[in-house]
Amino acid sequence: MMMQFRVVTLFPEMVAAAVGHGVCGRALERGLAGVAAVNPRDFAEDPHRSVDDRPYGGGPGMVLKVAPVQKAIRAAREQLPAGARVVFLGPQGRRFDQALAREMAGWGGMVLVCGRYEGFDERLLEAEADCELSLGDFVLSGGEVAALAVIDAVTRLLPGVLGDEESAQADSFSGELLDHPHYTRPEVLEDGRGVPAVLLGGNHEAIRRWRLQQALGRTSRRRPELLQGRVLTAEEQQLLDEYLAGPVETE
Ligand code: 9D3
Repeated sequence: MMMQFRVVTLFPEMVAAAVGHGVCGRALERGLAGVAAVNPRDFAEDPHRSVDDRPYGGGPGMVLKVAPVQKAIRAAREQLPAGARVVFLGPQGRRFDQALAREMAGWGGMVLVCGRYEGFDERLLEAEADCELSLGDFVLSGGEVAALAVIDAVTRLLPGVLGDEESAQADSFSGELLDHPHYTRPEVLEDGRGVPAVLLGGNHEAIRRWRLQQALGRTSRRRPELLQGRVLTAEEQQLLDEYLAGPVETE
């Protein structure tokens, strides 16, 4: 199914510059997804084309005005199939994750609304938002980078976007464990550091076990919450115990 994204933003050049590359660029070229920006400034009707104003109650910064953003959202929505969703990007939103990306891949279309300055007039969210999303607990300057992250994460899940090998890999991992370490040539670097011997030996069963052990061990050490509620097989538990009995990595 074709996925249509519309990005409501005061910085349309940011969207154009980012989506032309890599997996997203290929999906657009092949007609599997469409992306276009809609600028609220084009819908501002006053002589200064203003899109923001001072906050009621006082305080620093500016707030995005309802009228120009609302008109931009409605114009964007008219370009999309019925049932498309309106997603605001903002620090108060629900945390975006892979499960939501998978759900969104079935939506057919979405309008991604990017904030700037202190944020949106609350009445805009009340009237137009189906949901509000955040990337996590850090401060961005606006929603554009977050909208691009959503577009990237969703586009790579669309049927036909990734090659068969990449899709199979994505399916088998699907966000459950952190990845194992990777190595490529040269076998020994200038500073003398080599590659784990098991990866050079050609014993595919030993390599599978080492990679699984690394994935389990790194997940347990770095992101223990990802293992909560996951039942380990006897083999996995033994590999993890062995890893945890070993030396503690730094960082
Ligand atoms: C420094 C201003 N902050 C005062 C408490 C509030 C604030 C307003 C607007 C903080 C960030 C922003 C702009 N951020 C986004 O639009 C945004 C965002 C983010 O900052 N972090 C994680 N995810 C997202 S999605 C959109």
